[in-house]
Amino acid sequence: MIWNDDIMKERIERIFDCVEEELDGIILYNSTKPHIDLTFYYVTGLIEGEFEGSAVMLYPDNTGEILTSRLEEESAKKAGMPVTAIMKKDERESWLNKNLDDMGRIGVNSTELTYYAYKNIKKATDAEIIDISDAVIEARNIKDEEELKRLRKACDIASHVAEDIVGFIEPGIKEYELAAEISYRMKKLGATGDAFEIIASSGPNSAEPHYTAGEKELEKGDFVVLDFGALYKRYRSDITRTYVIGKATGKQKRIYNTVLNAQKAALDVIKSGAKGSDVHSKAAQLIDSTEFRGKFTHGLGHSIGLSVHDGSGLSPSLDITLEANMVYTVEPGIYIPEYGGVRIEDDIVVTEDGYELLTDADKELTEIN
Ligand SMILES: [Mn+2]
Repeated sequence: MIWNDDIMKERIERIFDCVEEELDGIILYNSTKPHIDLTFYYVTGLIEGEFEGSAVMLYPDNTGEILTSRLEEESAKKAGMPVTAIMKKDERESWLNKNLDDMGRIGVNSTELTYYAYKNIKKATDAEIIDISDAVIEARNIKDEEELKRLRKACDIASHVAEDIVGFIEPGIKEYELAAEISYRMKKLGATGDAFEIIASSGPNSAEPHYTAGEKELEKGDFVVLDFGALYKRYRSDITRTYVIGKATGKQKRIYNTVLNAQKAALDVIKSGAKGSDVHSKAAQLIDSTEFRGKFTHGLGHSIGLSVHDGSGLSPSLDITLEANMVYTVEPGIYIPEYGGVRIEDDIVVTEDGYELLTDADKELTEIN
């Protein structure tokens, strides 16, 4: 067993608690990668395994049972739940029939369920199908101690690399070399992978928030934006640091310091009870009070956990009241097309009277000569 039953039962209970309807059960049903519901890992606690075509049934008494292939039977057993391991497609049908047939109301996580899996569920039962995707986001938004432990480690790895990579950056290296080096260094520190595709953008490319990494060589005068995170035991960190190659110009310093101040203004108002949209506004207002008005073009942050965008966010369009043990990124930016951009991003845990900073890499303006 990977960890004690209590944590797992609490997670299952939290999902049921967040659903308004009385359910007879919940089924989380994976298809092939990338259509895997990470909630499967949330309720089983499993770390290793792909679990394509696998499913987990959850019951209102906070127990569960897993359907998987023979290939991953041993991995699945580590969850400490009953496991049915199958070889053939018709065995999956009979498992679904056996478990779903006499149910009146079944919850599914619609945002992660493929239409194919949905059809298989419908074939097995006449039960009413209830979409519980909002409840899943709500339940997963508050992290327990085991999740925080993994997130802290993922953040430590990323922070370490964000400081350490400065020694590697120099004019002439290509963006993709920088991305590869970051990935390698995180894995050397125990990361099981990249949390998401690494962004290593330089010069004008840094004005595109979701640029990845291209063939451009770093040049004197460039902003270099590095946005990356570590995957650790299925949990993800997300950090961004921006550096200047050579001496920063006056304009570069003004952009950088405005973003840094915007982040500070937002962090200052984070605590349990604060509105996520207000936290966003603090940063946005600060930027909009400068010559860079209108250049902050995205939400301030997103929740992270099993997924890099875990479903919630600090944004004007989401009605979120912060609670202790929610984990968010705080990442204001200024983007000037054809010139460049700056983003500074940290991960925090909300506490009763403030926040705990998870990514503690230095963020004073660093000029690389
Ligand atoms: Mn982010």
